Formats: sequence, structure tokens, C-alpha cells
Amino acid sequence: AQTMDEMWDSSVSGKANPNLKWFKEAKFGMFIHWGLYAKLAGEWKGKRYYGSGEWIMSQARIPVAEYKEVAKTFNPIKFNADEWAQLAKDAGIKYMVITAKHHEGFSMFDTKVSDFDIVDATPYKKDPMKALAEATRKRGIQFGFYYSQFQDWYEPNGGKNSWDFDETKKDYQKYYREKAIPQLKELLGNYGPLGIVWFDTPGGMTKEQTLNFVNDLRVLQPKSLFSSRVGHGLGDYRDFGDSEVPDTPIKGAWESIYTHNDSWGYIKHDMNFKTPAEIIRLLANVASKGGNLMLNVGPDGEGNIPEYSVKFLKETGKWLDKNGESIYGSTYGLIPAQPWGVSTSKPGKQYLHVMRRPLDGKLLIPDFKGKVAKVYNLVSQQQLSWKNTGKDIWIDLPVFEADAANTVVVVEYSGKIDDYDLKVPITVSGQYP
Ligand code: H79
Repeated sequence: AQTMDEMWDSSVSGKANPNLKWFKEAKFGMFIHWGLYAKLAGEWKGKRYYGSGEWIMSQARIPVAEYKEVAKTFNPIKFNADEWAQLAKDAGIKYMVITAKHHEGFSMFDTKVSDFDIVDATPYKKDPMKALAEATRKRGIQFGFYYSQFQDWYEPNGGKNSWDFDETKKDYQKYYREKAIPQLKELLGNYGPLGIVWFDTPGGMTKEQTLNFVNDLRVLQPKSLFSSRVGHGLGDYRDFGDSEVPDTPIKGAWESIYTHNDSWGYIKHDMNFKTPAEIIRLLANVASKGGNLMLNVGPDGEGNIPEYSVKFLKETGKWLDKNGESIYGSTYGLIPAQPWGVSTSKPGKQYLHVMRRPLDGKLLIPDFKGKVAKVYNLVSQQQLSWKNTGKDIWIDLPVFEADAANTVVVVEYSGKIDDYDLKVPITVSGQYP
């Protein structure tokens, strides 16, 4: 019989992808949205747009002919692949996924399939993806591409663009045949081993067509993991909706995606960056449900990662340097979420992520069935006193100033403690809730 993990992980081939191990252990990824929209920075003809910078072509109903002109001004001379990869490394990030082509239809890589790409259509004339693939690999970071396989607002036959082309006259199969598939073959063929191929907003294909599409690409990179937004419940691991964490632990390989401020693509007037404390807590929260957090940054049109992203990610990395044991390689906590925070697990250990210290310093673990052996602060290794009231465990928690955002307390125990009655959710991925 299949385990619940395998039921989800086996949706494509009938067998779980054997390459999920690194992904399940990774816990923290970096998403990068970078395209022509970064140059527009959330403004078109003097009007500011909010929400999602990468949607400006749609929000402002920019005709293809005008959008094409933006490419002539896109010259990200500040782009430095080693700096980006080093930032990821310093932040404790284990994998990176960058937009090779978003819905705008512009290719951020060298392609023979279209002229609307960074090498042919901009003064920059170089392929930044080549450099980034190398810089990440050099640092042991898994590298992957986001590719908008259906939506392409630049192409007469691309999905979902109702302001410039007639939706009823579109031949989606022609678009898949002539652009999406050949470009994906370039991406899978020309950039070395890819950890992930991240699809988004599926459409225009039946389940059988999607299966053929996936199998066709898989030949090129059998070890790559395909995200569930390839559609029809297919894919090697599951993505939740944009900025969504499930309420209860979920088994199998999955990921929550969030962005650092309120936009995926760069918007110059969006200063609502999550603080290091917020990132650390979000990461712990996602890990406590058993998933990975892929956090997005949106570099600007010059190729700079916003200074707050740089600063705050480095701070996050400092916390992970000391507390990484409680995150990397962990699974969902067996202690349900409490008023003080959440937990993550490793064999014989529960890591308590204390984000709100009880004011009386008494930390409650209700109904703990295991036999507690030792309780200590992860960073200082200072042992903490605790008592067992027969039903509950009460831990004496001093004030730890150093890691106020999230103080990790380790509970070592023996014996079996309750597991959740976990179900594989029936929601099909690749859809927006
Ligand atoms: O790449 C990011 C989004 O652009 C993409 N998925 C993430 C990873 C995405 N594609 N479609 N959607 C998300 C859902 C569409 C949301 C919308 Fe809107 C709401 C489109 C129009 C209203 C957000 C807010 C975008 C423009 C305004």
C-alpha cells in the first residue's frame, strides 16, 4: 500500500519522484521575479499601479507594440550573479527559482524561438540566466526556472490577453508547439542540471496533453522537480495558492510562496517589506506544517535587489546560522500550534518556536504523551527546568533577548507521541483558491 506521501508525490508517473529528498530537507527557497516590468517599476504614463508589478502590462492595458519599446530601455548593468547567489547563501537559502518568462511574454534568457528576449531586444545583450545558473551551482544552491507555460500576453495565440488579441481566435496548441515547448526545451537543455521547473497558471491543455507535455520535458532532465501548477493535479510536489499556508500539517512535498513586500515584480513605491522577525516567523510557521517557504524578491530594472531585501534577508540568515537545526531537514511539529508559537520535529526531538513568550514565563505543552528527557535553549544550550503534571508539561522559560523574534526550545523525549490524522487534501493544485 502507498503511504500518504507517495499518493501525492506519485501523481505523474505512478511512482514518487526519487529526487524529492533535497527538496523536502531544503525548507527555504528564494523566488525571483525579474522581467521588463521591473523597468516600469509599477508606473505607466504617470499613473502608479499597486499589487503585482509583473501584471502592469495587463493592469494598464499596454498594447504589445508599446510594451515592445520598453525592451529598448532595459539595461540591467548592475546585475551581478555572484552577488545575488551570495545573498541567497548568506540568507540560508537552499534553492532559487527565477522567472525565465512571465506572463508578459518576454524571455530573460537567450532564445532562438523569439526575438523578444534580453539578448536580441535590449541594449544589455547578455544572458543573465547563464551567469546565475553558474553562480548558484558554485555555492551548492539548487537552481530552477519559473516559466509561464500558458499565459503569454505578447503572442497572438498565448493564453489570457483580452486587450490586444482576440481571445476567441486563439490557437493555444500552436502557441504551445511554437513557443512554450521549444523554449522549455532550451531552458532544460542549455543551463545545466535544474533543481526545479516552476510552472504557473495552467490552461489550454487537457490532462492527457499535460501528461504528454510533462513526459516530453522530463526526458531532458529526469532529476528536475516540476511544480504542481503544471496543471491537472500533476507535478512532483505541491504548491499552495500565492501567499497561502495551510492551517494544518500536510504530508508529502510541498511549498508555500510569499513575496517580501506586496508585489512579486519590482514596484518602486512598495515599501511594505516583511521584517526579519516576520520572515523568521513565517518560515517557522510553514516548516511547522511540514512545507518549504519560497520567499520572493523583485530586483529593479538596473539589476539591484532592493536594499531592504538585502538587509532583511541577511538578518534572517543570521538567525538560521544559529537555529537552522530546527528548520532544515525537519518535518511538521507533533505539538499543535499554541498561543506561544509552533513546533517542528526530528526523531526524538520537538523544536518549540517560541514567538510570543508567556508573560509569566511558564510554557505549556498540553497533553504530551512522550517521556521528556531534556529541555534546553537551542542557541545557548542552557538546560531549562520543567515539570510534568501527569498530563501537561510546564517549562520555565527565562527571557532570552538575543532571539526575541523566535526563541527555539528543544524538547528531547522518548516514546511515541500523537501524530495528526493527516489526510492528503483533495484540492487540485495549479488552481487558485
Ligand atoms: O508570478 C506571480 C503572479 O504574477 C502569478 N503567480 C505568482 C507566483 C499569478 N498569475 N495569476 N495570478 C497570480 C492570479 C491573478 C491575480 C490577479 Fe491581479 C488579481 C490578477 C488581476 C487581479 C494581482 C492583482 C495581479 C494584478 C492585480
